[in-house]
Amino acid sequence: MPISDDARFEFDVQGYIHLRGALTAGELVDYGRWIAGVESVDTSALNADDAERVQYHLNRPISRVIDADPRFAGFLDHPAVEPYLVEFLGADYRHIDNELYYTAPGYEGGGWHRGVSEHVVGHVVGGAFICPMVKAFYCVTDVGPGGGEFVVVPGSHRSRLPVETKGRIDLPGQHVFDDVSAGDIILFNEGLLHNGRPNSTDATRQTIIVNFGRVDAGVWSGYAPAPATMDAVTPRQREILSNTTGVWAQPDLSEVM
Ligand SMILES: O=C(O)CCC(=O)C(=O)O
Repeated sequence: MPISDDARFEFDVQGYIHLRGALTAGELVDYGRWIAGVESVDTSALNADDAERVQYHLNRPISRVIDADPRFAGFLDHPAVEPYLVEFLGADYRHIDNELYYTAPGYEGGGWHRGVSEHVVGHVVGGAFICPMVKAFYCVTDVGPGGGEFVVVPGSHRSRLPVETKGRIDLPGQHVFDDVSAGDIILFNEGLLHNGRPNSTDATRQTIIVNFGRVDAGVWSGYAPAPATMDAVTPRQREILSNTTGVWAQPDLSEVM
């Protein structure tokens, strides 16, 4: 089922879309169980076959969560998300990296960044999206003001002017996701300036993060799936996990400028 013209317009203009109530209460119960099962996994043991790769991992609390528990591969082609990824990346989209990501009480905030460069056309050419990288946040906890919120600058995927980001919590034009309910999904173009804000509450924000690219996208260093994971997942998930390009590199989009 293709996404609506309204959704295409919204993602093009803003660079993100907030899908409210996209996960059912039953799913959240299941995901809570899976999370409890992986959050204390020994990450050294998980990466014992390649100890070098942990240098690329956040492990807050666990990177390569799909390898820790292949049930998390369901977030590669979740029915609430797949039609959007097909639209923004193509039907043959690929996995780049994946995390179970916690923003704990006391977190001081990250640094503003982008996963890919902004682009004057906003990664739309001839009416079609050509986004090199789109991230999905499966939000499994409520997030209110001060709760370590995710924040983006809408439209910055096509910005033409520099802005000082160093040491700044707030940027002009930002959108703070401070009205998130468990079960919401946020999809965003990684060309957006984005960040995580300080957490002054006593609750941990929990997000399952999966990063995606086009068919020629490589995995982020250290995120190639384990052979056992490839055996455990569905054929569609295996396809999404099968990168033919080695490691992620930013594509050259100069010809569409
Ligand atoms: O959700 C957050 O707090 C920040 C995450 C982030 O910056 C990212 O996934 O690139």
